[in-house]
Amino acid sequence: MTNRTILHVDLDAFFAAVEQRDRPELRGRPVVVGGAGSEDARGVVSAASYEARRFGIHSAMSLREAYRRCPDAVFLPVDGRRYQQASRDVMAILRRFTPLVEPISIDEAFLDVSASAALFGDGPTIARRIKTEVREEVGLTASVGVAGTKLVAKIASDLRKPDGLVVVSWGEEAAFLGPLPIGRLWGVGEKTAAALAEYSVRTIGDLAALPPDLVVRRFGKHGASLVERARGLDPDPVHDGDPAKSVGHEHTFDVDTSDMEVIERTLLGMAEGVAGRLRPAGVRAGTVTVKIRDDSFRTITRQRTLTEPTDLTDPIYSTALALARPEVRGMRVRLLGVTASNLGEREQLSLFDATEPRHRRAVEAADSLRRRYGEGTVTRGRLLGAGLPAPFERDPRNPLDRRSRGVPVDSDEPPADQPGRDTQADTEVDEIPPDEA
Ligand code: TTP
Ligand code: MG
Ligand code: MG
Repeated sequence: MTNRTILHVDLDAFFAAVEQRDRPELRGRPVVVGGAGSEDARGVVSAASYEARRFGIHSAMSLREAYRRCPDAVFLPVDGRRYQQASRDVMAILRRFTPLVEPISIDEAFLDVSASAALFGDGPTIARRIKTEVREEVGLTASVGVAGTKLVAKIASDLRKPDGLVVVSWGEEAAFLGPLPIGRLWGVGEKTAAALAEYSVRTIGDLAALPPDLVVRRFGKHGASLVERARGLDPDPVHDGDPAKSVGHEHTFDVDTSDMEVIERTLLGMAEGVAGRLRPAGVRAGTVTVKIRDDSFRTITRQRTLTEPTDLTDPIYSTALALARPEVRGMRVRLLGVTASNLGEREQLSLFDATEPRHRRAVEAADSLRRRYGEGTVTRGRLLGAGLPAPFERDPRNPLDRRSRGVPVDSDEPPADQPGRDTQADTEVDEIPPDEA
């Protein structure tokens, strides 16, 4: 394989930085963005400015705890619209340097700039230009990692935050990773780290030095890829944005769970997130898939075709639940995912519109509130205080989420239950998600 040059760009304290940009009096002060602001006792921290982090405040901490740690901090509600706009502005800058841009969340993306050198310079040069243009044009600072693989670039961008630039030369990957704590390796969550500690693995280098056989014996097939990653190898290319074929959300539990109430609530939250992305895009999904991973990393997916395509939470949720329920019995669930696929344009006019217009109007009204005031403004009673992570992010990589608003409003009847066909045989995958670092 030829050497590639990959950048990972991640904005610093993103939501908080947008607030500080727009209100200069907040610069240099501890700023905490989360929930509905200071009155929201049950919310969690979405973002903390670096000034606030000195008090030990970080994302996913309860707002109550953040307040306890720094009562003088400025607490602000999430204003999703402005963050979405800033995200789009930054992604547009990244696309100046290569079409190979893969956004992986609202504030970060991979770029493959291997073919951009003649036009724009080498990796570090492009990284510096990106940082300058983001600062001057969007008013935010970004940290950038430059390396030959996505894995190493992502770890590098995180290493000197905020406003960092870390370059790892070809061939230096293993030496760069070696001294870092094992938890920084993509795919190593708390559990894997604890299991590796039994083998005295504390750093990525310790893992790289283990005989692969031993790791495979203990961790199964993905043990081999763990060792490869510890050595800096990661064959995954940068994917640019194909037209969306599906929308999905996944959630990894902090602690594996077999609590049916928690499982149902999580599925409901994800169904809501998925439906909330289908509607503004003006499409409906014909197929619902659930993904379930247990505590031994066995992953199964179950899929069902709906009798009628939908963009509403209820049928997505009830289908996901019907698929998941028999599978999770007695299982310690590590990860759940809900995906809607088989997407089609919403028909402009349905003959049966009149059946349940009130429900759709309520849904559309909630959507418009969310658009105006940010995700999480309107939440089902059941999800409140459920300890779920902050509102599901849209994925700017997914072209669905970029589609315009103002789609003609039509109406449909939310089918209470969806008897459907199960269309896909079980798949069993042995893998570690790249989302656990
Ligand atoms: P991150 O890039 O993980 O964090 P950050 O940009 O705030 O800080 P830094 O990268 O400098 O460490 O997440 C980007 C945004 O996503 C963050 O500003 C707010 C949102 N977010 C949440 O809403 N909840 C979360 O738990 C996390 C981690 C992020
Ligand atoms: Mg960030
Ligand atoms: Mg990020």
